[in-house]
Amino acid sequence: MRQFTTILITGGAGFIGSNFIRYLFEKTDFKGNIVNLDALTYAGNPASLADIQARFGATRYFFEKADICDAGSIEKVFQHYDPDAVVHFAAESHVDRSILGPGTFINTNILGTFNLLETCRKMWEGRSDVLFHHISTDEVYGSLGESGYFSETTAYDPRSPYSASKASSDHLVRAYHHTYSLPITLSNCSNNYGPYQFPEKMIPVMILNMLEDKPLPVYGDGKNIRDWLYVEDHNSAVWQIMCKGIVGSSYNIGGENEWENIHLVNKLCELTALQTGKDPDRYKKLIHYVKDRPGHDQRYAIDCRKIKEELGWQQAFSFDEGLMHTVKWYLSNGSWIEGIKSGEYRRWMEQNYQGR
Ligand code: NAD
Ligand code: TDX
Repeated sequence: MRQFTTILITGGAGFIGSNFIRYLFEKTDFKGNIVNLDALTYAGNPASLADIQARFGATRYFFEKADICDAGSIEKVFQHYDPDAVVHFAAESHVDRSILGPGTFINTNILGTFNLLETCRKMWEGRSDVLFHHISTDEVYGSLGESGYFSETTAYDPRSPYSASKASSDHLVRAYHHTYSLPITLSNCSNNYGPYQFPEKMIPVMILNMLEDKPLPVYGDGKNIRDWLYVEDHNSAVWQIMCKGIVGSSYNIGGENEWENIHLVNKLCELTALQTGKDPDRYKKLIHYVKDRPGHDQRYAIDCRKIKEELGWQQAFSFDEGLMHTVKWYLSNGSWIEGIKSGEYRRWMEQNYQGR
């Protein structure tokens, strides 16, 4: 079992990163320090970690506002904290945004990852007691038809600017291992859901629109399929890879839980109605088919036998349990939601859904 003293987490103010930091403090025996390096873009929200800041701030938890596109700032953070692990979550993460404006995806996801790798190469030269864990996505593998699964050996075939930029970052990470012997591990995960997800992604968009009696925008024919995983299950997998994974290896992580979008939206209507006491049909009537996402990948499905067999990881949350927890969380965290539904969010929703 590898052990770490100081873990530098990039993108720790975002959805999965903030859940990972909470997971490390609350659900693991990790006793060291955590440095959260985040540029606080529209998707980064320090309020997601207010409780952690209050409990561990300045003793074991440190926040550094920095952009991974700025190599100088990353180096300063490295010099100051001397981390022995990096977990790289920071990214532009929303496919629709990558279609409207790919430039920031190229900068953050490719150049930002390159800057981090360069810093690690310099600062960790000759060390084997360190680890760079790269967080990636199943979208790098492209789109599936009715059958088949993505495994670790599936050829890359990204089809959106987002997935192409993530694929590029994955290649860079592996290249640094092969060329410079940088100790790396890598994971490619399916769609996450859970608390603190920014309401541009499908599940929070649907829950929050129901609460405001707004249309539920289903892209195309609603038959695209995603494999959903509760965010804590993703994070437990990442932690197991960091502790026990084979250096240089990639691991696929998935929910083994495929849903057609339209079926999932109907299920969300029922779960939300159970919580609000309203008639589910009232929400189902809000379902509104809109113009499809250009290049919309049809189906993602993960074969995660490798991480199960090699590391003994498995999902702990059933979909019903995770979804119900998520619905309840959005219903009872109004101030977090109000905080992010600021001008930028409103502008995005207006721009994205114009003409759909
Ligand atoms: P998110 O958009 O919620 O959060 C991204 C975080 O990165 C934010 O806190 C943001 O401020 C920060 N960030 C963005 N650009 C930055 C920069 N230039 N410098 C420093 N920080 C910056 O994303 P998420 O959904 O939490 O995804 C996290 C990671 O997991 C990403 O790498 C994503 O590709 C990957 N992933 C996400 C999913 C999913 O379903 N959300 C699934 C598989 C993999
Ligand atoms: O309003 C919507 N209506 C709709 O039908 C939105 C936002 C989405 N959709 C559809 C598109 C997808 O088929 O729902 C599905 C899920 O969409 P997103 O939540 O945008 O996720 P996706 O595009 O599948 O990508 C997500 O999973 C992989 C994350 O955003 C990525 O960061 C991750 O890599």
